[in-house]
Amino acid sequence: MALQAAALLPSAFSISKEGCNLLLFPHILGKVGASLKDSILFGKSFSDQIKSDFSSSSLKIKKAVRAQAVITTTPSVNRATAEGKKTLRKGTVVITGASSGLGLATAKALAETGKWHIIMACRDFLRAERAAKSVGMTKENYTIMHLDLASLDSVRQFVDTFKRSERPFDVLVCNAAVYFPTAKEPTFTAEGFELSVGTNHLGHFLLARLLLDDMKQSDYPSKRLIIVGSITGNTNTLAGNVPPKANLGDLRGLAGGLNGLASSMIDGGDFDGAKAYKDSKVCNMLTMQEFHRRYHEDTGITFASLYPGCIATTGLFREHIPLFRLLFPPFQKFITKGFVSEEEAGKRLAQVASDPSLTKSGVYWSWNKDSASFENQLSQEASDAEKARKVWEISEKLVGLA
Ligand code: NDP
Ligand code: PMR
Repeated sequence: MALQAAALLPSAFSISKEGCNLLLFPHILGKVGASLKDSILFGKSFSDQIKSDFSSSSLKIKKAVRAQAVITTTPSVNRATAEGKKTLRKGTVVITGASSGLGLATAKALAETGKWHIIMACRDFLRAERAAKSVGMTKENYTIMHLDLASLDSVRQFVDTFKRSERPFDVLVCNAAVYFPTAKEPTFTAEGFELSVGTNHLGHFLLARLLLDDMKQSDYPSKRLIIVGSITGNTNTLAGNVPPKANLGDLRGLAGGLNGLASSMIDGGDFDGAKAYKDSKVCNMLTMQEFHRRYHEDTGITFASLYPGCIATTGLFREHIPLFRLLFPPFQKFITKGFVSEEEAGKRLAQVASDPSLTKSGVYWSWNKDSASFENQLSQEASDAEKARKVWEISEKLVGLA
């Protein structure tokens, strides 16, 4: 599945608002095409080449925008003060995968405002507790609740426990994800779905659907459901054209249950871990838009997605080969200039979750070189309304909602 450099370059120049104002020399793409072997880029055959490419290419930078949560607060419920002004209780935000990387940085950024109580929805309690402590979060600002997105029973259990807690529920951030770029064979969730789509998409789909009513009932001024997307799921970008490219095809694999009997891939093809991740991100972005179409007008909930930048240091790449993990951060810092720190990315996601200026629904946010957030364009597939409807309908059958 070679990258077609000639076909790719014009699109890279014309579209890429978020990733690169680029001067990525064509020869790199040619070489990338020739030597990229499916998902295991930077692997053995590719490593020598990328080292030499590092020194001979450049891209211009995109910088971050500062995130600010500016909602005022007092504990407990919304109420009128003596002056007659309305003050707000702390918002409650559930963040999945808050035990590391982007989720942790977002939890920290929101906790620091003092205006949010963060429910860290994590599969490993101890890891989450250590993570919260490591970034200086204080007890009164967070609660850890167990959630394993790779088990629909666990998702349901989480929702039951949350409902029983009788906390208000204002914002859900679907952030957790897994990525298996070097896997030769698929692995599966408790219910037998391929693990990356099962976790990143189906687990979050069920969670968001089950929590929607609680969010509807919230009296918080800005209720939001944020689903983290990515540039690599968008084939209208250079990054999205690095093979294997996202492609949901006619959804026959998804309809077949992703259980590996017919296929473990959404498009019904052979297993490819990197593609499965990118496909899952397309599902995330389609799901956000379908939520918007179905519920925004009636509920006032803001549904949004984002590409937070390339946070090349996170645990997302833990399954990648060591050489990739070594070279990826400098590649993103110095070559693509798409790199952002975990802290900066956390501020971006915190902004999308809480900033009063980002209440628009149905939007995919990115950040430009002037440090400003902007509504970015999704690829054709990631904005295909008909596909979004089908993904929704098949997904609700798979998770037992229909
Ligand atoms: P990390 O690996 O650091 O964080 C992923 C989190 O998801 C971890 O906290 C992990 O928990 C959690 N998680 C994984 N599986 C499950 C599960 N079954 N149940 C519950 N939680 C689970 O990666 P990032 O911070 O980079 O990724 C966060 C989001 O950002 C993802 O949606 C990713 O797609 C997106 N993203 C990342 C980019 C990047 O460059 N890194 C770029 C664009 C988007 P544990 O700590 O237990 O492993
Ligand atoms: Mg990519 C031109 C800009 C750009 C950006 C912004 C990213 C982001 N990447 C870019 C370009 C390239 N990448 C090029 C030219 C190559 C070939 C050398 C390349 C390769 C590459 C690999 C092998 N990139 C990767 C990988 C991964 O394994 C990462 C991935 O796809 O994870 C799913 C990845 C990423 N590049 C990004 C971003 C944000 C990622 C990772 C995470 C994600 O999308 O969630």
